[in-house]
Amino acid sequence: MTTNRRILNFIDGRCVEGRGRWFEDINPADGEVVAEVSEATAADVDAAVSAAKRALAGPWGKLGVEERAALLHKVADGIMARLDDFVAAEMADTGKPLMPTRMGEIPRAAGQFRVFAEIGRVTPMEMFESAMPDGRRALNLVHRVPRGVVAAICPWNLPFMLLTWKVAPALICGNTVVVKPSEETPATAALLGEVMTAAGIPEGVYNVVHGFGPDSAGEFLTTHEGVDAITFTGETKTGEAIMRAAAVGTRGVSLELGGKNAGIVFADCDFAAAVAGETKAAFHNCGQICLGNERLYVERPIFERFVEALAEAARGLRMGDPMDKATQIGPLISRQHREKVLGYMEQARAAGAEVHAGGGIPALGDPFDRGAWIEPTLWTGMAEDAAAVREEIFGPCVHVAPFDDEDEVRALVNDSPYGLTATLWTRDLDRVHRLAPALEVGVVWVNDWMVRDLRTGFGGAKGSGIGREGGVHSLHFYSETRNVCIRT
Ligand code: NAD
Ligand code: 6OD
Repeated sequence: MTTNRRILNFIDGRCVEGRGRWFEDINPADGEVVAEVSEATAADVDAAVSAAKRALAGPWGKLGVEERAALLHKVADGIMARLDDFVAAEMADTGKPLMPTRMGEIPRAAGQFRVFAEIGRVTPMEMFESAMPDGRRALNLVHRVPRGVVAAICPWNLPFMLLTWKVAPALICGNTVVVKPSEETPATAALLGEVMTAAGIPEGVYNVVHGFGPDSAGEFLTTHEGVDAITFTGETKTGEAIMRAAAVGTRGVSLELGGKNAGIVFADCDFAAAVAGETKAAFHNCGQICLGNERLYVERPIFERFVEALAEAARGLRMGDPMDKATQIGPLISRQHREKVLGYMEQARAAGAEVHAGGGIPALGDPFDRGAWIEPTLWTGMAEDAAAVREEIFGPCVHVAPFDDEDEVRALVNDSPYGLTATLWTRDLDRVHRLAPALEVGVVWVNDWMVRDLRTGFGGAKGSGIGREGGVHSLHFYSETRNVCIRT
C-alpha cells in the first residue's frame, strides 16, 4: 500500500520539508507503509541548530523555572488530550500492542514533563557561606545555567518515552533541543511539535530533524559545531561514534547504551512471582528493551522446574492483532532486525542450544505474515562464551543456565562487557545486601522487574553507558553550575 501521510521536519516552530529524499515508515505488524518521511540534509540540520540557538536568546531564555515548569505541565496536558493520536502513531511505527502503549508508555512519557517540571521547580539553589582567612566571609551562590543547544539522538524501542526523557529535563533547565528520532519511529516526535506549539513553547525551542545515522541527520547533528551537548540512547557501537563526535569542541555527552542483563533466581524465591517476572523481563516489547533479561541463572535445585514453567509461559504469550486488548507481544521493529535475531537463533543451535520454546517465525495469517514477527524463545545448554549468551540480541530470546552458589553467580553476571541492570529473586534479605551492591550494573531489581520511579537516576556501567539520567541526575547533565562567590 502507498500512503498519503507525510511526516515533515519541525524547525523553528514550523513543519518543513527537508531537502533530502523521502523514506518509508513501515508498520512491522503487517509491512504496510504508514507514512513517507522527509529526510533532513546538513543544511536542514543547520537551520534547526540555528533556530535553537536563536531561541536561547529570545523569550525562552528570559523565562524563570516557574514559568518553564508551567509550560511543561501544559505539554503533558496536551499529550494526554491527544492520547489516542499518540497511541495510534506509536503503534503504527512499531506494531506494539494497544494495552502497554496506551496504559504504559505514552502516559509515562507525558509524566516525564510533569516530573521534571516539579524537580526543576523544587530543586534548591546551593548556597555556602565561607569563612575567609582575614576574618570576613564570602557567600557562594551556585546558579544552574542551561548548556545551550542540546542534540537528542533517540532509538526506536520505546520511542516517545525515551525521547521525552531527554526533552523534558533539557527544557526545564532552559536549553533548546534538536531531536533526531530513529528513522524507524519518526511519528510521535513530529506530533510532539504540534503539542509544543499549542502549549505555547516558543518557536525554535523544540526542533525535530528526520533521517538516519551515518552521512545523514544523525551524523550532521552530532558533528554540528553549534550543538553544546549530546544525549544519546542506542547501541554501544553508535555511542562510541557519538562520543568521538562530542570530543570535537569538548561537548558534554550522556550515553544510555546496550545491555546483556541477567536475572538471578535463587531456590528460596517466590517461584510463581519469579516465573511471571522473568516472563516479562525476557519477552516484554518482544525483547526489544534495554532492561530485558537475555541471560538467566537459576539455582540448581529448581533449575529444571523453572525452565519448564518459563517455557510454558513463553508458549502461552499471545501474539497477533496489536489492536486486540489481549495481545501481549508485538513484532520486532523490522524485517531487517528479524534477520539479525534469526541469525542468533541459528548460531544458538550451532552452539548446542536446546530449544524449549519458540525458535522461529509464528504463523499468524494475513496480514501479519507480512510483518516482522518472531516467537518468544527459550534456550538452555550453551557455553557462556557463545555469541547468543554474550552479545546483545535485542529480541525475545533468553538463555537459562544453572548455578550452585552466590560467588559463582556473581562472577557469571559480572563477566560481561555490559552492565545495565540485574534482577534478583530471593527471600533472603542478607543475600540481597551482600549480592546486589556487588553486581557491576546501574540498577538491581529485587523480586520485581522494571519498576523505576521517574525520579530516580538510570544508566549503565561498562559498555552500557556513561552518566545517569532521571530525576535530579538529569539536571546535572542538562545544566552547568556557575558559582558566584560574593565577599560579604
Ligand atoms: P542505534 O544505535 O542503531 O540508533 C539509535 C539512534 O542513533 C538512531 O536515531 C540512529 O539513526 C542514530 N544513529 C546511528 N548511527 C549514528 C551516528 N553515527 N551518528 C549519529 N546518530 C546515529 O540504536 P537502535 O537500534 O535505535 O536502538 C536499540 C539499541 O538501543 C539497543 O542496543 C538497546 O540496548 C539500546 N537502548 C539503550 C537504552 C538505555 O537506556 N541504556 C534504552 C533503549 C535502547
Ligand atoms: O521506563 C524506564 O524507567 C526505563 N528505564 C526504560 C528504559 C528502556 C530501555 O529500553
